[in-house]
Amino acid sequence: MNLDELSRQKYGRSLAELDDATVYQLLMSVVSEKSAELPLNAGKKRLYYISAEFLIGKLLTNNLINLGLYDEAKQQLAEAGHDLNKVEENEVEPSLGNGGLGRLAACFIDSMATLGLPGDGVGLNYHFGLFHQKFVDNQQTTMPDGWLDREGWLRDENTSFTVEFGSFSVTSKLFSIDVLGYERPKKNRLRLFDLESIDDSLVPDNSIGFDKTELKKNLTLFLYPDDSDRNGQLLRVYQQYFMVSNAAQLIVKEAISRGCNLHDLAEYAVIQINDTHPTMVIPELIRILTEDHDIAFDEAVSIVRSMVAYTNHTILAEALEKWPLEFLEEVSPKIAAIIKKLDELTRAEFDDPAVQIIIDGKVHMAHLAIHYGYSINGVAALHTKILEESELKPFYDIYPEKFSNKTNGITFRRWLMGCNPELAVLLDTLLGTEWRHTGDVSGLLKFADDDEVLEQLAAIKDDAKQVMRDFLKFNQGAQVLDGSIVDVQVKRIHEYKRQQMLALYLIWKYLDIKNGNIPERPITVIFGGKAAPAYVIAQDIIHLILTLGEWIANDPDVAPYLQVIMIENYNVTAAERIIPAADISEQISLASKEASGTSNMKFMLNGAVTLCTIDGANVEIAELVGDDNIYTFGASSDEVVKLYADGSYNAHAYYLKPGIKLLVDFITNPQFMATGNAERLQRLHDDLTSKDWFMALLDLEEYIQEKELVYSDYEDRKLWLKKSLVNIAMAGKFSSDRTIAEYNDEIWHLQADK
Ligand code: Z2T
Repeated sequence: MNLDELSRQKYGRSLAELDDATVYQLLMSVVSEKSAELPLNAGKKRLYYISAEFLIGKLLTNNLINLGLYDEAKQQLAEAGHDLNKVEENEVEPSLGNGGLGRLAACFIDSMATLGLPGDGVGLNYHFGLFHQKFVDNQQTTMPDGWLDREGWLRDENTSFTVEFGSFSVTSKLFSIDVLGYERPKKNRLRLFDLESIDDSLVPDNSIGFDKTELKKNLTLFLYPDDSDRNGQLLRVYQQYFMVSNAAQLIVKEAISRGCNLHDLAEYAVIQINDTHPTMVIPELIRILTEDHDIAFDEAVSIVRSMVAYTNHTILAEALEKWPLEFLEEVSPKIAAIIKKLDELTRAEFDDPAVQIIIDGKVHMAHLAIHYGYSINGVAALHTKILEESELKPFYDIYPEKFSNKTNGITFRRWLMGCNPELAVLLDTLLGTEWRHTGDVSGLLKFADDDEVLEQLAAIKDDAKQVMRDFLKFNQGAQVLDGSIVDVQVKRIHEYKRQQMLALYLIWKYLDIKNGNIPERPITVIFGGKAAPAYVIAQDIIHLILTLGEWIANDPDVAPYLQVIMIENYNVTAAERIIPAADISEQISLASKEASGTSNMKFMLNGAVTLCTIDGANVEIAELVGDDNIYTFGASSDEVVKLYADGSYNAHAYYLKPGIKLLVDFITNPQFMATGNAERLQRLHDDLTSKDWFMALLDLEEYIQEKELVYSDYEDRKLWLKKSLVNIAMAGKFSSDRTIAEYNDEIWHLQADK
């Protein structure tokens, strides 16, 4: 590849003369042409990973890495005076996911392609995706994210299906994006269904409101549109059925084209459903087999039962989908009828009311997936244990053989080679390049006492901090304090993740500095994350963080030592710039509530030290690195489960502790409140003092102590660098290649292509 030559051919100018936007166009066409030539991974049996979300991030760097062109491209760009990071600013990030679940799907399709497994992602092409977050008056506002305007990776597959709803039908249109494996000669695809009759003009320029009843025109406009009213919820069920009907038709069509007679469909296709959002694929496949292909109902049920596997991603009750039967009857009477039949079958077999599919007129999607699929898995060891022993115990008692754990993982291409190339090169120098294929970086451990290596790690962290500074400056004009320790909590805003607890720590630290206790070095605390538009308390938490950040910045006694930055519109691109720069990874969910977490793995791999509760995959991180290399605090999962069970957590009693009251009441201190929105701050204060459903006050004192210990340990440079090194070295387990190999060995049983 000679980019200068290509530039002259295509634009009649040298590479050095191109602006970054044109360099981006050039690189993109090179990558697209190469990837278009690659054949698909083939095999009798294919996997379909159906997911409402694929948070794939920008693709240029990733695809250059996977095609083995990254080093060349970077060098040629540098010689012509271009910086790949700057060039990449011209790429728009597809807005097709909320958070962990969607990003996991993206890591998984990357790993499937890397392992040569024949399998595709299947989802929807939301025109405005998830909203774009903007801060106005220290509050979140939401704008449509018109990412499709400039997206260039989508290919029209010239394929359509008809999807029949209760009172009308629509035509779909299939797009795809190539999914390349790491240095692999074959590829897979992400297949995104769209609506032929979609109408972008329903969405105004400056708001995410739209007519929710115009189903023929709006079905693929947004990801998870606000579901706080009836129309919104109904729309979501329509979206789900649209997604799975297309997926099922595609699966059947492709199996037939490979020689399947449909009685043997399970030998040709296996479906992984990413949480319950695609569960209706079960009745939809049964419908297609019985209605269109004359297969008897019982046989259709047993075929489908042997090909659908379900992953659970949460135990939060409010996130477990239960749809009123009447919704399903409106969306698709045929599907509702099949679900009723399936419900009758399970009713005849099991007496326990807790395991029925339809309970009080609502369809429990997880129950449907467990009875009529062959596999259910949790996403971290602790999470799976909680599913088996409590949340889904009645199901585990019936089907112990269906349950398994598949601890989540992350792709090292994006989360190490792409976002932290200097660290990747250091690993090459110390370990050779094998780790790039195996994910095994444990060889680094033998350098734990090598001063030279530790100093190299320190220099890499400093460089990453500079990249982060440039990003924050560019993104929102924020100026990071010089030489500060970087302490990060980035994830969706949710009470169970307890951003409010870190905010209370910041109040403590602010007051401590006001009292004359000056920190050894400046501290930069970085938040990032979106809040669901209908989730009021989450918006209040954002407001507290932003107001606090401004308050501290305006106090000359404190501003030189403590700083709070909230990243606007946190997304994959921001994560790639922030995570490599972090010293401290905040994973402070209420124990039992975070199913796994995946940013915890990304931080660890990039040398941050974790400050955490014993929750989700933090448990496995702690086991790997040992007590000396992680900071843990807080009530255990068992203790929390008990507190909920006997209802004995008393937020008000914790609030009344003098040390805590001072911090919580700061939120409604009249001077502070006058700088923000009194209603929001008052509501948050009242919630914490009377409800505190996710028990931030329970763990607050221990959290403050542990954080102080972390900051003081940071000052022992050698000790800290060693912790950082051990974290990197032990992160190999969290390669999504390992996770996907487990899915394949234990659930999918696909043959890898050559
Ligand atoms: C989500 O991102 C997650 C769970 C959900 O449950 C929904 C969404 Cl959008 C329905 C997250 C979990 O919260 C997180 O712990 C986990 O690491 C991630 O899924 C991937 O499994």
